[in-house]
Amino acid sequence: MFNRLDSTGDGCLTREDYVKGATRVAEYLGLNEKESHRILHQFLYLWGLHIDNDADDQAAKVTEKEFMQNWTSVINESSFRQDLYPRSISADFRAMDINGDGFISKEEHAAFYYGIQIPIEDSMKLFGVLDSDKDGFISIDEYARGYLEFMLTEDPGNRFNDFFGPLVE
Ligand SMILES: [Ca+2]
Ligand SMILES: [Ca+2]
Repeated sequence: MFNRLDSTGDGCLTREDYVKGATRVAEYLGLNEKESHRILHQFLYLWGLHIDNDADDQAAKVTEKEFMQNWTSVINESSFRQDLYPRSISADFRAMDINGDGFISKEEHAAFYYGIQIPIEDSMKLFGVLDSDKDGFISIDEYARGYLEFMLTEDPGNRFNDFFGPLVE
């Protein structure tokens, strides 16, 4: 996910990369100004979580090593399940639920992948796995289940390993 978000390819994530991601999502779906603003807000909220700091800090930068260290230490904290895990899940979910109806549609999922520059085919594959009741939408429960399995597994054959696109470039 890190490399996908690093749109400038300088090895660091900045606020600008998240703004670009949100802009791409808005472009993909042809969103109006209000909807685009909402998506931008969700992306910047994610940025704040990822740097564990004030999302409005224009100068903030995080290297891949720091990004991974942040996540690893966060996941190993005892407060993870009670606090950050639900916050992070709902933040990701809201960034993908573009019209805010409480479900991720196929088109919304594809738009998010487009935003962070992951091939749409990968979105389609993962969508089928996450939509476990096969009603054509991902609910927050379905999303949370996939997310938890992705975060906590060390099994390389896990079916959720492509959660944010194939990890191998
Ligand atoms: Ca939706
Ligand atoms: Ca479903």
